[in-house]
Amino acid sequence: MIKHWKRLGIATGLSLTLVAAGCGADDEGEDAGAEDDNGDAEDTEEDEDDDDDEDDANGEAADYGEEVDHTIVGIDGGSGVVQSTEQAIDDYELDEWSVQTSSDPAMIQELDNAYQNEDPVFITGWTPHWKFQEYDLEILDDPEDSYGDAESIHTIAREGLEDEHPDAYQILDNFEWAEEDMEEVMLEIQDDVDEAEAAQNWVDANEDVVSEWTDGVDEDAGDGESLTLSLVAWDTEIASTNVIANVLESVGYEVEMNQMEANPVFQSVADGDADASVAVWLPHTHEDYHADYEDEYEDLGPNMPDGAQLGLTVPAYMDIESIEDLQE
Ligand code: PBE
Repeated sequence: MIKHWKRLGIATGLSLTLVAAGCGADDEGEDAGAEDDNGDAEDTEEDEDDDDDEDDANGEAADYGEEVDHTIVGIDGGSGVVQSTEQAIDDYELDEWSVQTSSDPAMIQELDNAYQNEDPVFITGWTPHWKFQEYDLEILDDPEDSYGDAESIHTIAREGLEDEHPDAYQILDNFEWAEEDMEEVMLEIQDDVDEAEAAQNWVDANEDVVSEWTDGVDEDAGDGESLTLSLVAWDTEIASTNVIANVLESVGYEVEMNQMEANPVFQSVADGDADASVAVWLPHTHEDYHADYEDEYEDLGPNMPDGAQLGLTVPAYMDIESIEDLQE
């Protein structure tokens, strides 16, 4: 159970009707699970599932469509994961389906509501994210590759940063950590620890890693100079930006973290209004934004080389394996 409703306070805008169907997920579960093993679930299920007369022809996964009003609960419309979900709706010809945009906390609120009742729910998921620790979730198979493969999270820096703030540039360039590190910070924040404090705790516990990023940099190199970092308020980026801000501050910089929508993150670094961002998912998620601006900023490469993955995500109690199963 999630106890951090404080952070979910803005989760009010959604008015989804998640219709709890008469048949429980459990009843549905076993039959189709067995069928999935030999790879052709849909057509045989109806024989075994007489209690669900009306939509039998579509199979159980397709029934989920009606139960959730053919709605996928998404985060903000500027996010790559929502754009990929729209792509998936196209690729799999899920004509009746749409993505309801909201925000990361609002989406989690919807997930939680459904989860408490074991109701079906479809969300725009990604790893790393603490939701995979707090809930038992599955990312659905995506044979059409609408969401792309696992990818990296990159750091970008404005033109001129290297000359003007070489030490900051060096730290940003050296910044590299792993999926588990990011998860640790996210979980702590989710556990009601203040963002800056969670970042500090991770830095304190990982001095060996951090000392590689600051290698050769004086402890007062920043000399009170200001830096600005752009981010979208996704939990992943809140964690990474707070950690790198903490490290930059530890060598004397003053760091401002500015939250904005996705496009302005790229634009601000391209325009030089921001010094850097550590929130760029490539090659797939932010492909379009990156293509628009990459000539105007410097891509410093991955700060998290592996483990970033987007996908259509459901609670594990749901009886569905692949996005294809939603085809009617
Ligand atoms: N995310 C987290 C972002 C990238 C970081 C997966 C929500 C997106 O979809 O754009």
